[in-house]
Amino acid sequence: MSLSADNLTIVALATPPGRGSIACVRLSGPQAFSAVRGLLPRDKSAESFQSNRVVLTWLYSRSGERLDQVTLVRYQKPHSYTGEDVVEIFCHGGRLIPNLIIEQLCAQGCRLAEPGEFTQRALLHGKLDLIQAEAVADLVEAESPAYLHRALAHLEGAFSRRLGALREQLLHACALLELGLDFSEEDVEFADRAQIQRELLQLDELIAHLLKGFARGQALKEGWRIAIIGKPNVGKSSLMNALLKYDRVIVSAIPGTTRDTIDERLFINGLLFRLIDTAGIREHARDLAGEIEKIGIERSRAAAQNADVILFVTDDSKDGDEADRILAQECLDLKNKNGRGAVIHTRNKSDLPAAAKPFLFDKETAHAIRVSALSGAGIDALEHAIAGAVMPLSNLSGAEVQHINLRQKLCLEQARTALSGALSSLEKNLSAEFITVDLREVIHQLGVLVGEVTTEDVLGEIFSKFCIGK
Ligand SMILES: Nc1nc2c(ncn2[C@@H]2O[C@H](COP(=O)(O)OP(=O)(O)OP(=O)(O)O)[C@@H](O)[C@H]2O)c(=O)[nH]1
Ligand SMILES: [Mg+2]
Repeated sequence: MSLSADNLTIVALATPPGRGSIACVRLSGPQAFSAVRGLLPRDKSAESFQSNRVVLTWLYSRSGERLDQVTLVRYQKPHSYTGEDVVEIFCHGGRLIPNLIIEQLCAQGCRLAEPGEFTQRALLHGKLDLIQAEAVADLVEAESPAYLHRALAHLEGAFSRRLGALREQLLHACALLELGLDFSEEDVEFADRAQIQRELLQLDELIAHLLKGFARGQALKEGWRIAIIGKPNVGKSSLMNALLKYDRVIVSAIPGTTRDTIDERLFINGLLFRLIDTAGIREHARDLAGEIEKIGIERSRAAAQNADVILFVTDDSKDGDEADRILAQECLDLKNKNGRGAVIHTRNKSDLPAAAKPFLFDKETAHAIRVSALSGAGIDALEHAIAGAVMPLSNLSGAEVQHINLRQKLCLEQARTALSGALSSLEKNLSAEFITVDLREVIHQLGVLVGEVTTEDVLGEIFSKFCIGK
């Protein structure tokens, strides 16, 4: 693995720039202590600047001017975040003081850190693996408690340990198969092929399970998508506002008010959702208010297609008609086609006298909730139903599912392809070398996943998304 070429001490502001009560300037590298010592008062003895102690002190520029009164913490290698000597300086915030301190440290031979360079050094010194390093970035980005929970689990290392155990198992199987090759003339087999096949099948199942964590990881990060679908004027936008608890979108008695899809973040029971209001879907060209509405309707359909939950809205004060039926069927077909998600029939306008024949699904087909977007009646029950609908998606049964990112997904997919190659060679009872070639590829991909094998490009891509000072 090749990381930044130099071994200089790096320095950066670890807190957001700008006004704030405290800022943290962080240094890591062989000169971290000596560079800071250069700013300490002359009478400050070396002993007062001990590891893992908080020290209150003034800092001075090289020309002897006061910079700030700060607290310092010194971490001696390897007992630090990066595995190098580290100092964290807590100074007063604002634009000027942290910059002056950083400038003085650079004058002592430090250089400014690149984004994510502290974590990159931690990776280099084996303090973290790549999955944990990615979890660090996820922690900073987390917006929902559920997402944070997963990122913390990755940071703790549970996922890495699991992958490590898998690799061990594979290496063992490979070693036995390869040992057999060395003695192939004597026709001895060290590996129990039936046993290896069982193990590989288990592994395949596990990788399939891990891959399921991708959709969920995305959902945790960006929110489960809820599309509000229905004919014009049934109260979709009113429902959006009722769920958001403020007037986000325009509501009017004119059918075709909403032309474009509009999405907004929403939290229910600590889960993040993206609530998407859509243009009412109607088919008859003579009703359409032209090209814009047509595009709007296409977008409504796209939103329904990508949704984890569809709120299919009808107006309960009006008799159901053919358009309701066609649209309802469309929503159900989408759910079946995707093989996931849920349709919740939201019977709106419950405050008005109910129609004689409102649109109803067959019993069991879709969960139905009566609500009034106007009065707020039934909105709690609707929220409950929405959270319930994603529960099976977010708590996949069986072993705990880890959320995984795109890079991790691609590694796992490649590992799975190689694994199925190995399995098919086993089934055909081919010679061991055909099997080990694929097994080595699986092992390689698991190594890439945790960062044991990696390239500069991959690291650059990952760390460029980090903040400076992280
Ligand atoms: N009485 C009553 N009226 C409602 C309710 N929900 C919506 N409305 C009214 O129904 C009309 C249409 O509401 P919207 O929320 O704009 O309906 P929409 O489905 O978004 O309509 P489009 O954007 O045109 O597709 C407005 O006059 C609302 O005030 C409700 O629960 N009760
Ligand atoms: Mg609307």
